[in-house]
Amino acid sequence: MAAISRGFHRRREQNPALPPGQYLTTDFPVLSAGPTPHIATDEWSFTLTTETGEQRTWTWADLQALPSERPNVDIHCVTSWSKLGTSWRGVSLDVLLADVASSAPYAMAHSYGGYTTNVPVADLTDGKAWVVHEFDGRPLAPVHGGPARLLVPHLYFWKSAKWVRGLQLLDHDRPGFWEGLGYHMYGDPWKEQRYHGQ
Ligand SMILES: Nc1nc2c(c(=O)[nH]1)N[C@H]1C(S)=C(S)[C@@H](COP(=O)(O)O)O[C@H]1N2
Ligand SMILES: [Mo]
Repeated sequence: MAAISRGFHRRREQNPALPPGQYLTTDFPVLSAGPTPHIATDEWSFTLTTETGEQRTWTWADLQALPSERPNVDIHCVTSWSKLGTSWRGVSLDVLLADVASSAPYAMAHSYGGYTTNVPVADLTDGKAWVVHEFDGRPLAPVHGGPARLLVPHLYFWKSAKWVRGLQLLDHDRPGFWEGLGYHMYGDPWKEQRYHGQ
């Protein structure tokens, strides 16, 4: 009996889609550092600010008019849950970043409500990140970041800023909300970069 349990345990831990120290969940936990802001789509906008201060803003209608993609990705929260095969719809950051002249290597995502998180620009381009507004074929629920959130699934999920309202391009890396409280500046789940210094 004990041998069988251990066998099951070992097989589960060996799921190649599961980064080290993570367990699988099929529900969708909500993790928010504060209250859920309720932003109507006609009030929502997304502003890209370059390192020289140039700005480009998209309204909700502008975002909807752009070509969208349907990423199907695994997500990994630093609190140890992973959810495999989540399906989203949104606009690739490649599309949004194509509109601005910038050579900045870093970005800070800003959210309605004040949350921030830093991500290198190289981790937002080449099909690695989206501004998503649908989950599982439905408008993204406010608790999960609706009307729109950042989705950067190859990094721990705290990098996927909910209620995103803009991206600030930066010459130098700066800590966002959780990074300033001791979380890792980069946050690669495959290297277990949970906390500063790991
Ligand atoms: N604006 C904002 N974005 C956020 C957070 C937050 O508190 N505020 N929490 C982060 C963390 S720690 C995680 S794990 C995910 C949780 O997303 P979910 O609530 O949709 O599961 O959102 C990330 N994005
Ligand atoms: Mo998280």
